[in-house]
Amino acid sequence: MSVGNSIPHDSGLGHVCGESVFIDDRAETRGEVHVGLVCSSIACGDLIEIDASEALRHPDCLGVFTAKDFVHKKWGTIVHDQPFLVEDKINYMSEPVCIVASRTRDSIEAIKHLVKLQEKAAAGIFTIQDARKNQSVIYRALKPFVQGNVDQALKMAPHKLTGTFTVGGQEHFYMESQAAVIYPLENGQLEIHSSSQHPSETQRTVAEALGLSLHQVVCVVKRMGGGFGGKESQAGPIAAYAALVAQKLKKPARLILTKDEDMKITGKRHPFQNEYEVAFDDDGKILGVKVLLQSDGGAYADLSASILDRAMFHFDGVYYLENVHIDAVCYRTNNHSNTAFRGFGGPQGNMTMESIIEDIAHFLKKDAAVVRLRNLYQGPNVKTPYGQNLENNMLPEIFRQLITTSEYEKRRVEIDKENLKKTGVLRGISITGTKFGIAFTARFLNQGNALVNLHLDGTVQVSTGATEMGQGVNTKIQQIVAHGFGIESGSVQVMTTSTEKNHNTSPTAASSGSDINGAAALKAVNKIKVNLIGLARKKFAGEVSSALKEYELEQNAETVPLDPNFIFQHGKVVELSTKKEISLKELISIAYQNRVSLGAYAHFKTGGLGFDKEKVEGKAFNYFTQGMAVSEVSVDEYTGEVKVLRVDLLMDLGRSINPGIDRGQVAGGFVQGMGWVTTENLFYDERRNLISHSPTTYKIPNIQDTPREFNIHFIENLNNDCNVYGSKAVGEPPLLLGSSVWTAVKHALSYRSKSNMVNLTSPATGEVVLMELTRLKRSP
Ligand code: MTE
Ligand code: QUE
Ligand code: MOS
Repeated sequence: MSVGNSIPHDSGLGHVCGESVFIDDRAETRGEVHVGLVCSSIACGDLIEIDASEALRHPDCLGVFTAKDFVHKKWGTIVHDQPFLVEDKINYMSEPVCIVASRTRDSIEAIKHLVKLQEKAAAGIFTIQDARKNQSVIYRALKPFVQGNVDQALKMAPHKLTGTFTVGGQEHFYMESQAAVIYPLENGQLEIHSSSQHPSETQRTVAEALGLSLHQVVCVVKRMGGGFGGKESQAGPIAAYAALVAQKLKKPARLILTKDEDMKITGKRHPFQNEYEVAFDDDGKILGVKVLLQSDGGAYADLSASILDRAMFHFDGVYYLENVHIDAVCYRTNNHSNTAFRGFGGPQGNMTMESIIEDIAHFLKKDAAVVRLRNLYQGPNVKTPYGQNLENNMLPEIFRQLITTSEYEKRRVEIDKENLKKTGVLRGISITGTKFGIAFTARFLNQGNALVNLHLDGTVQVSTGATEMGQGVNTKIQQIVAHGFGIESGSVQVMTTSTEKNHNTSPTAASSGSDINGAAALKAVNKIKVNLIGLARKKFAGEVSSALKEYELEQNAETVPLDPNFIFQHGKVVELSTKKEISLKELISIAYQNRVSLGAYAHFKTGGLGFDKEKVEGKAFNYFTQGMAVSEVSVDEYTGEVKVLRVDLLMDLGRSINPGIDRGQVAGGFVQGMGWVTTENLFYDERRNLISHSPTTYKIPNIQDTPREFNIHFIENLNNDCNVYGSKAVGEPPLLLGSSVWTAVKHALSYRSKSNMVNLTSPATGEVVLMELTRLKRSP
């Protein structure tokens, strides 16, 4: 059976052979125009004038377009506050100001340089502190999450710590930059090919920008060369720039950002500065914690509000907090507008508690794993700070198994001993965890639809709103559909995503792409099966013999449940009670001859959700994907260099649909998380020009940086009955476990400090580690 097998990724071969088609692999069509963006060279101030006269004299220049050319001037997912192009106010460095159209790609740069911008700089806000001082706010939590009585706990507690947890942003570093090709069709219609996680929003953004109706715009997404959240909202304006040129010049238009442009223009993960007070007893049990989460939203709102919410939802991490107060605010600054990034604020919340626990352990001179166990969510039905019960709590079992299989205790003792020797290398070890809430916290997004076509040879084409960005959603949907029909996975083809086939789709995000679209596809499959079963029942009962008569199905596939007396397997349909069987292909042929539908459309919504932000109650998440990791690092005391020696990772993924793909997601997510907290650092010069804007200056993990020993295991859990085939979402959760590398560094540094708290910021780059080591050694 297909579900549960590690069949290869449906594009695996294409990727390694170079045959997979990304946006810029599309063949150039006749008359195609190349599009470029001219961007601001100040971070804050006024745009006085655009002088395009020289550019327009360039022989390859076909036009220069400005904000005036857009019908609607602004875009945005939640609020429309971000200008497509600067009108008068410049709000961040490298903000798009105008669009150039060129006959050839080679001339784009030359034409761009001929456009002269007159700008007048003003003082901007670039830090969370400055924004706070100026009360420059994008969004404030509607209401804090409160349980128990924190003030009381803080007053009475034997021990108290206060501090600030500081964590940096992160560049998505997808392999394929933001890209779009637009084909103008008849009657003003446009066909958009976009590298987008959110085709429906790209369709809407383009339509609004150009004053078109939604039925005039189709957005097609074959695949992305990585998205990681960066192509959820931000693919929209990119498509709109190219679409404007296509519409104005009535020619196909192509916009492909260079890596440098992409890194400078587009938003990144939100940096956070979280201020906390925590009270605890001699055993390390947390008696109360109060936190203010503060994020840098950048110049515009984008998805910052939902990201801040998710940070609040994940502050508790895997720890039960009896007395807790979580408040949050997102500031407006003159930085690039920050956006979704794998984890969606969750990592920034989750890691704060892990850092606090590391501090408590150091303060009490205890093993941090002991303190963690002391505070871990225990029992099957414990309450989170936002009032939702944690059902099917796997955390204690994951903790127990992982501590054993990773030989944590033995290694910890050894590290204690080793670090007494002055070798110049410190070692540290740490376990961290996550319970990642699966569902969009905006309830309306938890829906999807699917179209399934069963063809006469018994093969199937399926279309959903899910977009493939490498995560394997197509392969999982392929398996779900094949399993439903009881056929080989090779007989199912997942078709290109298009708003023409699937409408009003949600972004492929919140890790719920295969949950929602897989469930919708299965629903559509089941509708077809209801018809086929009805037919088989009649056929087996011999109800029709005359060639002139037709089997007629009086049932409605929408409402009839699947009859468990019929099973689809090995390409056959079997009636269990009579053991009669028929090949699926023959049944399909009979269905066609008898005019029975072999295609179905289905809509799915995740049931039971409904979180009330004003009352802080209700069900925010469908379920939690849970996992933990133990990381061991070495820190070179002379250079500050961190090496990840060993990682043991244990995840609860329910009944995995494809364990091979899930393993890839876990390894990739972990390493991406690890990069965020160790080497990936965004540097800006004094003008706020991003100077780490290419692979030479922005350090993502390479193969040498990955854990020397990397053990990934899944824990058995057959109980997740609220998701398709008992599976659990995998995309984002493992990223949060990368924090164990950072806490392990913090643990290593604690050996150089007797009484001082280790004051480590994230990312723990070589220089950050070295400076903290120096500080600790100076004042022991
Ligand atoms: N894996 C790959 N290879 N490329 C990606 O861009 N994006 C991640 C994750 N894994 C991503 C990835 C993010 S941010 C999300 S939300 C999920 O995949 C989305 O896909 P899913 O919902 O189908 O898991
Ligand atoms: C996780 C997510 C998203 C989210 C909430 C999550 C997300 C997203 C939105 C969102 C919210 C409000 C809107 C909207 C989208 O919320 O990706 O259009 O009006 O887009 O918990 O990943
Ligand atoms: Mo993922 S950040 O939800 O696209």
